[in-house]
Amino acid sequence: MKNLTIITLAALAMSFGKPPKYETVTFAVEGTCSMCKDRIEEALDKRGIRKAIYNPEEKSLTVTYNPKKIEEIQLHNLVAIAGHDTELVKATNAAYMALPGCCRYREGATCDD
Ligand SMILES: [Cu+2]
Repeated sequence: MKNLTIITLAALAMSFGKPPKYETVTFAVEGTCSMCKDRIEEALDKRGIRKAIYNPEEKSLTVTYNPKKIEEIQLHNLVAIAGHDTELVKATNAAYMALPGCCRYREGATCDD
């Protein structure tokens, strides 16, 4: 773990001054509708995140972020805290149950847009 940190820091140090400083990742996120889209995108309205676009049809989230300011796993955590499972981090039951009924993707719910 310590070695990993050193490697990460070295990688960051080497990337200083080299544009582009933002990275874009796409990963799977569970969700059903435009309300989910708003909720997920709002959850990622944080320092270090430039842009977040969720596609409910494809259940994919694309995030442009600054890896010097926020780690990729944090993107998953923020989405999970908002109640949505990602391919790496599952939302807690409490976070999931806080969603409106029509957004409860685990029960196959769908919202009318
Ligand atoms: Cu929804």
